[in-house]
Amino acid sequence: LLRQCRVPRSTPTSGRLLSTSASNILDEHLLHRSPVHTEFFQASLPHLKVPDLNASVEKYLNSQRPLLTDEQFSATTSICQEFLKQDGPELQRLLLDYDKSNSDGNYVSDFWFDMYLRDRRSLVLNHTPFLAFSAATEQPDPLDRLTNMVYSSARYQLTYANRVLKPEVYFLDPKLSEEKFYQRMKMLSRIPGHSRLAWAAAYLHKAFPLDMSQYPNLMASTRLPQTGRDSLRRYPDSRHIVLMRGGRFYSFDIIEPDGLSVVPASTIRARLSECLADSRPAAEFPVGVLTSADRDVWTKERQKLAHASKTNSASLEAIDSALFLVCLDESQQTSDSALCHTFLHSGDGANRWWDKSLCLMAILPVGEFAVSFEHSWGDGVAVSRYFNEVFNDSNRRPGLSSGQSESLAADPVSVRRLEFDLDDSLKASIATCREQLSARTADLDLDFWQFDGFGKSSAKRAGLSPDSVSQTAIQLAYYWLSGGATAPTYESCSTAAFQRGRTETIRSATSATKEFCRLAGGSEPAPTNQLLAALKAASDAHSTLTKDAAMGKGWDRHLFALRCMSERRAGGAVPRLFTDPAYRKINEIVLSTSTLSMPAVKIGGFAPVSPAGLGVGYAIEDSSMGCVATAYKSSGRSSAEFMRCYQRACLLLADVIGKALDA
Ligand code: BUJ
Repeated sequence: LLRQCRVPRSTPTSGRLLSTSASNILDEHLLHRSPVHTEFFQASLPHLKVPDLNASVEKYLNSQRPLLTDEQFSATTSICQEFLKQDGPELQRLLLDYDKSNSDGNYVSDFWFDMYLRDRRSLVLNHTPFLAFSAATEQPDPLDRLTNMVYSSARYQLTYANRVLKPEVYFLDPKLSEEKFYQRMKMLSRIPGHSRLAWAAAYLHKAFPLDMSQYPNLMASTRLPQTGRDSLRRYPDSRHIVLMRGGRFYSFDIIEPDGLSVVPASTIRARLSECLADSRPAAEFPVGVLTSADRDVWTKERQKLAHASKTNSASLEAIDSALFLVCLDESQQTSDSALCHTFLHSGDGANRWWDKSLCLMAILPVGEFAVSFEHSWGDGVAVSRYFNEVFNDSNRRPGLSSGQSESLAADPVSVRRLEFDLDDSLKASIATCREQLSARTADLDLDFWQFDGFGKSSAKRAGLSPDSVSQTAIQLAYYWLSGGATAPTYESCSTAAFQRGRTETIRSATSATKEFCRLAGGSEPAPTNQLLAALKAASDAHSTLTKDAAMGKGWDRHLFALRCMSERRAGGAVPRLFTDPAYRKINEIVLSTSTLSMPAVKIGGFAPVSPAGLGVGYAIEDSSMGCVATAYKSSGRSSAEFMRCYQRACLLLADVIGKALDA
């Protein structure tokens, strides 16, 4: 059963485009040429080990402590003790056996894919996040910038598909030059058996290669709705993109038929212009909104759509197999929160195809650009690699040289309009989905704030972890917002250091942050020296949790996998630990947080993961901090109120840290 749940493996797939050799491709069609092939480290990456059962239960109890009363905590402790004596050891053994028989090196990855693909809820707001691009170094015409981004994306695909995209490596030693590192790795590549040694050789240089198993699904891939459990499908031969505007679809090639070169940027621009020149009004029944429905509903509607006509099945095939989607939105609004709303959900969802693995969005009237991604296939680490490559390449080596845009010939024949034949039943479904999505998105409250008075450098100088300080600010904000409560908190942490690594949770509401909030959050905050000591304790506790999570030693994924084993165990009852109200409560995430600090990112965000929760995307730069908060109005929460508390918390922390640095 478990084997059936697997998604396709990530080894480079055969296919016309992929089987070309990079040596036949001119440099101008590639981002770069890696000295070692893209999967050089992949086979040697460490396997994620099943953590020790006692250690995970102890960590779980530590995370429960700040959320429970003494009485509740004592009940949960007894349940944990019972688990350690009864079901725990058997489930742990089953998990270890499963891990041993599973040669893929990651005991939780299949379950995690399954969690995403079995979720029947709409992808919109529940899963799909966005990341918006910073301004370009020069300010080109928005259509030129879009052309350059599409062109650089095609270069990315040729570079990846031909295995010359540099492996993703996290360098810890600032003195190590990348060039020297790769020279050495290239020497290693001549030694027989190097694929087993590659990771260890990098480790000796304090360089940590990261998992690249998600990369094949970034482009030329889609999620497909299916009853009960969706699937992921790849199209390694793909050379075209699909553009959406006003809910209508257009398709054109961005890689030449030889699979060796990118279509000239001037031609891509002409093809984009051709789509923009379509003077028809926006689609009355935009088919894309169906992809925002409950997955079982969409499965049925998609079947109807596909069977209704050959035109429909051809259009579906063109969308599914596209390298990526380009969505052009029309908004004239320039406020940060308006941008976030458009990029996160596009209002009525008429101009999106939520199943597509990667979507490049552009609001041409205001010159803003972003990507969103369907989350089941991959995480922020893989997407941010593409994001950075495209941002840098389109800035430094734009496909379109200046002045080129004026002399373009129109290229109508290469742009295919994708049409759909809709009967009354499909039209009615589209109208219903559109209404439902509009109601859901209208319920989303969103606020953005940027603070220039504090950043990474002050935190570091005070001996504090910048991320821990940000998380403490979020805790203090919530303490004020809720009148003194501590909430189940989720901070996403990548486990890409491991083969097929996805994420682990940092439970950043700790007893130490609770104590800090108690000291700082009252009407009379404690003296600065006490606050500093409490902040240091909170930072240290959070840093330990972060290291544990990144090393695959958090409790969340371990208990999640044990729960999956218990559900699959023949005849076994679900252990009390998983039915304990405290377990349910800690998994109803109120503060869902994620951070990404990169110069290429202007802003980014996601919606809350539970109806009464908050979504908190934040970044901490050298001397500034930024945050995007989301909440559902119907839950009575307000993102603006959270943000006011967060601002107050940041000011208080900046003050405490400033005093420490002055002393
Ligand atoms: O944890 C997981 O498994 C995946 C998480 C799920 N969740 C979002 C619910 C936490 N997914 C991610 O973390 C990916 C999120 C990608 C978007 C991150 C946005 C953070 C940047 C915000 C920048 C804010 C403003 C900057 C201003 C200078």
